[in-house]
Amino acid sequence: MKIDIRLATTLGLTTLSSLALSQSASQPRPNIIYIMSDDHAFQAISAYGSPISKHAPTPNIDRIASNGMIFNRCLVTNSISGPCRAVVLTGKYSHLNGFVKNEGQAPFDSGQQTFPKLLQQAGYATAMIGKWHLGSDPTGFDHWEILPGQGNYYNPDFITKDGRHVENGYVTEIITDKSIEWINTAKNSGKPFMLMMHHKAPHREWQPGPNELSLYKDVTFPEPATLLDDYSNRGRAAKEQDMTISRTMRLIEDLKLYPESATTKNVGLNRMNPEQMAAWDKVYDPIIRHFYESKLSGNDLIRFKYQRYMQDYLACIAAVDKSVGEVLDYLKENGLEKNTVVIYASDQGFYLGEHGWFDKRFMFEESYRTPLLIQWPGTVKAGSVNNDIVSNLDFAETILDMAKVPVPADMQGMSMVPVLKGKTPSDWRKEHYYHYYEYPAVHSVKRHYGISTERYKLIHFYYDIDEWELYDLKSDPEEMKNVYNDPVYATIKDDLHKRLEKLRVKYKDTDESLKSFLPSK
Ligand SMILES: [Ca+2]
Repeated sequence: MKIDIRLATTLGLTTLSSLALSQSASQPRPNIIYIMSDDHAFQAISAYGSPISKHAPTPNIDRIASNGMIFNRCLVTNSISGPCRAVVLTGKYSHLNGFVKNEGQAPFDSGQQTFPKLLQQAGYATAMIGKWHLGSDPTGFDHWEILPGQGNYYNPDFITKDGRHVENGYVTEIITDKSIEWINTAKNSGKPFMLMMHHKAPHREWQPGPNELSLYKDVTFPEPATLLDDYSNRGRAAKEQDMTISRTMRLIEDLKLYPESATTKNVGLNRMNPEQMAAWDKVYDPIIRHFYESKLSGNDLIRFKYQRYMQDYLACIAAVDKSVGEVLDYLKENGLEKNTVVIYASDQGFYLGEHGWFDKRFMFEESYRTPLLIQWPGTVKAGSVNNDIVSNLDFAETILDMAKVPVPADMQGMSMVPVLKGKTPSDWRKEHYYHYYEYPAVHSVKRHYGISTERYKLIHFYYDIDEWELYDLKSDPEEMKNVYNDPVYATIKDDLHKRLEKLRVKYKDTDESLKSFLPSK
């Protein structure tokens, strides 16, 4: 709204300031598109510059970094799908939002306060499309269309208010089309909009789409230095997990290496139609033949499995990257780019062979960190890089603040809006609290909580174990050596113990709370 100076002079100063106020209040609130993939490691985004991503670039996700800000240390509070999603929605730690793990868990209490509900109440058009994974139906959305549980890659089922139906095609492309279709309607609603667009990809079992089937089949990816980790210098937790490429990753279901003689060729791929199956076989049959002829064993087999894993995982990501490009193009072509915030994140990080692992759960960097890139033209300086400790705990507050909606006092994160403006407050967090609960369970990662600072990490593994681990990320960025009992670190250890206890009090995650989530033995 432009103020007519002559009119303003006539009306007088008081009215002028109220006009200025109403002008500021009537600045359009930004549209917000929150794109979240599932298990997308930062190592697999080329804007983060890892060796793997040089062979499998993500030019469209990288566009968000060039247009806005890339975060080098966005940490999750509990590295597993459903709990991360619940933290994002509520801005509260798992023990307070009640959704602490994926398995053996009551559905998410959808009656509680979430940021989409608050946005909806504040006049935003809201939608949730894609992977939800919280057991209960979404609330706070004008429109929602979700995958059941983990969802399927090919011809997936979707659940809406009206029930369950099949959609033909590849899940990443379907979610993209549905999202753009919704934005196309929402942009004419007279309201600002907020979309949560949640990809299933690149979750296990990593089935590439029809357009990416052969993309990386002949590419050899660089191996992480710790692929053949023997877990020496660490405690039982690293030794007793069940998420190794060597032992846990399955040849048939995970790597799709069906023996030619197998009558179970369709196991895991049984949603494909004959045409999709034929296209798949054309690419995978020669790989399968070659594998069984090679008779690999030992470290050669681990190395082969790692390559197959990367080829499929990164091909799934290529479709996600294309999807991000389509959304960005759509915004540009429809004049929405300037007033739309685009956030790209994963639900958590993931191991791409580091420590010989796949999967997540541990408070070690690869799964503790999640990629985060945000563009907000006019507010976030293009090409900026942030090294502050931010968290998925902050997402709800940040999005509310972007939308100028008051942040409820019981949310536990911090609005990143000042950080996005390049003005990190002096009292921004210097340490981050983590708590993982899903044990005993698949992958056997023991329960643990801990504190991380910029340089150090103190972790307590508990339940059927009582072990402390301390890592110095500066001297040991790959977290290969627990220095908890090294006298050199005695003072640092004491300091971290004190700070950890303070954080547990601050976030209301005391021993009492911890015990309430223990399984009955
Ligand atoms: Ca996940």
